[in-house]
Amino acid sequence: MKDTTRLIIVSNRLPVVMERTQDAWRATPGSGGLVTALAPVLRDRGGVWVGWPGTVEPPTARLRESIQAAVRETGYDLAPVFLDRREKRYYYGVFANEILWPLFHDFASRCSFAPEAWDVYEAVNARFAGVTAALLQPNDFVWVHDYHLLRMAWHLRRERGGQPLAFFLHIPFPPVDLFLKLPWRRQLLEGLLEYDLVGFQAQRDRRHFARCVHALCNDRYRVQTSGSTTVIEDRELDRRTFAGVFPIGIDYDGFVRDTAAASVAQRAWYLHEHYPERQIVLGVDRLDYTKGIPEKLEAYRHALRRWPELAGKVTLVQIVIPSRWELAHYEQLKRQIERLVGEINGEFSRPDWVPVHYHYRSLGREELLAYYRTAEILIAAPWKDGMNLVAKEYCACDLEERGVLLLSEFAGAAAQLHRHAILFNPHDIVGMAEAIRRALDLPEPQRRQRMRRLRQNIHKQDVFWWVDRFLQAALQRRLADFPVVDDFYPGARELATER
Ligand code: GDG
Repeated sequence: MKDTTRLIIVSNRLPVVMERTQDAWRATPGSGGLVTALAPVLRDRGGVWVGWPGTVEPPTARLRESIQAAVRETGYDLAPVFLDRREKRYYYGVFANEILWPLFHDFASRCSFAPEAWDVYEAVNARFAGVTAALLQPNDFVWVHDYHLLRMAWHLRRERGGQPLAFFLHIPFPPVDLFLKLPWRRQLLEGLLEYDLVGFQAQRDRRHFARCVHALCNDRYRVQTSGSTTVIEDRELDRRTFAGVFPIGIDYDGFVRDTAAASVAQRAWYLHEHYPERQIVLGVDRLDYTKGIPEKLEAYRHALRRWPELAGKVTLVQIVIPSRWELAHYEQLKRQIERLVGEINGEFSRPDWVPVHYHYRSLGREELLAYYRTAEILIAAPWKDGMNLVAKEYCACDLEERGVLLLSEFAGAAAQLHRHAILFNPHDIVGMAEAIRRALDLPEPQRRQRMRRLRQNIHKQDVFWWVDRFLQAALQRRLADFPVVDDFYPGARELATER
């Protein structure tokens, strides 16, 4: 990226959440994959972050001042986009989280295609475009994130024609037969085609996108793929959109540094002291039906039933981070998880052993790192996931290189890590139980070898690599600047593990 280029990040949420205390506003740092990945980058480079501050209260002068005060903490500028209660409900609650989120994760039956949500989604995307247009300078580079803002470029183009605009989708892109169900399928694709670059997490997503454009917009757009990159030509306007694959990374060095701190080591030791001779299998997931938490518990139960000798030798620590709990599906999921944990502990507990330790809360960073550092195995079992940063963070924090990564074939991370993680199909309870058993029995030399390779890979393609590659591709738009990424189909795992 040229030194004169200012980076404008646009995402649904600002990296701080504004909360009202009795007589003042308080800014707390946001959580989730996007903030974890981008906050260090903006802090390093400087720039502006445009997003919703997390409150539906009217934008009083006091609230605006408190947001500006938070700039001192973040180290870069913040430009708030305010939403009212109704907008939050329809744009965020319904269109983003009850239409796009389930459909893009292959849960079409959970979609509620409420017609009124579309108008609000459009209006809010237009407002994001307006706030961004107002602060743009000629050398700015606008980088929009995620499924909440698929239509933003369409509006921004009408205010600021030629500005370079790029987009990254953090979640998967659905196959064409699912995408076709969307009542607004053509508008959403045309919105995306207003960006100069559209980035995806994995080849699977880029491929689905290219097929959707070909199937739905063939009259106007020509689709051509070369390696990991697709170029879509707009015949009417003589313009091109590039679609490339940029698997998101983590701040590897930051995780290693923080995990090496004495305070984390002490916490990790303390956690282990409580489980002598026991392997800890760790799960860290947001409360979400895409993360496969009930199936993970079922697989663990299956393993305990099938191999009674595991009693007392393994503990599953499942951390569930509260998320979107106000939506009905999430409340049901929470009850389902808690019932399963109760059943498993009821069936197997002994005076000296409880098989599942379940936490339903957010953890402080130090506590999270201590769990990562100490657990012998991490299991991430999503039915579908854009990437899954937890899997990468666990490897970075395994300083002793003795852990095992157990990973769903349907996480974007599997395309990158399949050679040295143990993969499983999260729909196959027996197969998942066998994968757990295999991980528990894996001899130390193999653990070390696999973990070293995983860590090398994650270190090399860290979040700074991700940003550099994305910006380089966006600004140069030469095929040579796009990463070439492995294509990966889940069935390939049998071959991969033999290598
Ligand atoms: C979306 C896509 C994609 C979690 N609990 C705590 C905590 N976290 C942090 C983790 C990690 C992040 O939140 C979760 O990231 P994931 O990637 O696992 O999942 P999503 O939130 O669904 O993220 C996903 C990602 O965007 C990035 O592109 O990988 O596929 O769905 O960073 O560390 N952090 C702290 N306490 C917690 O309790 N401090």
